[in-house]
Amino acid sequence: MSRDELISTDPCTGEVVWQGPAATPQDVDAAVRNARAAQVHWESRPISERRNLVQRFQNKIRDRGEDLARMISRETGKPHWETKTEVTAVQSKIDISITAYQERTGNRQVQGAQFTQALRHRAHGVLAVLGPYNFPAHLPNGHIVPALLAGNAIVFKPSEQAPGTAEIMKECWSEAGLPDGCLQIVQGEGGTGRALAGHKGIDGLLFTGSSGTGKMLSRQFSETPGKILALEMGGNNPLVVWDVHENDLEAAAALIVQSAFLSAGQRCTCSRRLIVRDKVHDEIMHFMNELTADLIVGSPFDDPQPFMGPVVSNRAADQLQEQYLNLQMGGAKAIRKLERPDPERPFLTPAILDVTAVENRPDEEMFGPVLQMIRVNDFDQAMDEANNTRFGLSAGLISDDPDLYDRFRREVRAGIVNWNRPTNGASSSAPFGGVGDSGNHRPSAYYAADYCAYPVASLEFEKIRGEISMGRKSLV
Ligand code: UN1
Repeated sequence: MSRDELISTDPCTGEVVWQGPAATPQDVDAAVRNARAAQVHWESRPISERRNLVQRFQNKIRDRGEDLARMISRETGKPHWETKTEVTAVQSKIDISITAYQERTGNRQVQGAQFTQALRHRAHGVLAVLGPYNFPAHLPNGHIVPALLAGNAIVFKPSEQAPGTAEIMKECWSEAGLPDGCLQIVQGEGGTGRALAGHKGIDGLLFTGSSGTGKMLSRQFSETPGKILALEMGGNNPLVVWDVHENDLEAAAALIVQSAFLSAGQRCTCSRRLIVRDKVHDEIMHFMNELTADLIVGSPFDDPQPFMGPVVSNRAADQLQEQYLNLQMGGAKAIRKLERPDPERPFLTPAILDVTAVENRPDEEMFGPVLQMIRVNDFDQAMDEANNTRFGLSAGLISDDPDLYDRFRREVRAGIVNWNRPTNGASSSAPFGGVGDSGNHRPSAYYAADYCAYPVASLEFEKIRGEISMGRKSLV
């Protein structure tokens, strides 16, 4: 059977970065079967052996770090300084995952009135991982490492924009000695993802991506409630600016710029809506304008290094421009325009739109460098605006007042709440994930341990059988 070709291209130059066959449904089927065959043996190995292997993988990532960072930069357009930090995050996630696994699992006993039960952790079996393009190494790794530690086997479908990154990760696993079959990669686009998600042989799926795809998966998995489905999706994240000391205005503006535009706004945790108190509006906007005008947008290996690269593809840039135009048609006023100097390439300049007067603002994630600004004059209104979304990933408050933060933290609906820090750059050690249309789980290392292994209580059958045979106990 002929295979479609999968090609990833450099968003800055259009050059082909990686090219290879896309997996057919038959390939997906074979990958799931191989994973199933390998999993039983993998789970039977002592945890010390699985941990050592994961640590060898960590060493390989360190040795291949520069190759990996360069590949991520070429496939996604992210600046080289940033992809080097992604490689570091991959390594530190491994340490965190090992600690988390050891702390959260292990053999325990519970003593009931009638009998004692032993609790043992077991792997789920074969887990599918669907990865995103914005952190094509770090985020899938955050699912894969805890899952392998717990004795699962993985079938991983990377983002079609970053197949080369996944192949380097796979080589590192093979060189570390991961037994054949335990990690299968199926390359491809949506069709490959659908074949994997719908495959009867998987025991669950760990997804990072858009809420549209996540909802589709959710509908699909409603037919098989026994399978786990962990969803980490988007956000329409609010950042409220309330009281800022005049000496701190410039620092606050820098924090907001980072919060909105890091990774060209392509982090699920980037601030999308800046909710500003009238009283500080003019000063904050003055500094933000100055800072944003100075941001360097460029290619990953430029010298000096750019603050941000392009968005991932021309298609992504087209879509963002369209969302931006729709807001303008609805009455949004540009404080800084979204510009695309070369229509053939996806470089966009950071934009700030005043959407205060826009009625029925679309509650969509704008996955790029566009910040919507809303002016308010009292804090109740700020809270209403912050919660005026179906999403709930990350939220932030800039204020010197601890009591106000206390209220914000309690009333805002978001999985991650920040105080005087950006909404992005969430810690890898803390629970990470959202509520509402942002997700249903906490896919950080600590919480991953829960979905990668589950306790099985083994009843003391011998004792019960003995009691039944003597006719002294009934099971009800
Ligand atoms: C971000 O907030 O910039 O390990 C993404 C994790 C998180 C990802 C954070 N640190 O899952």
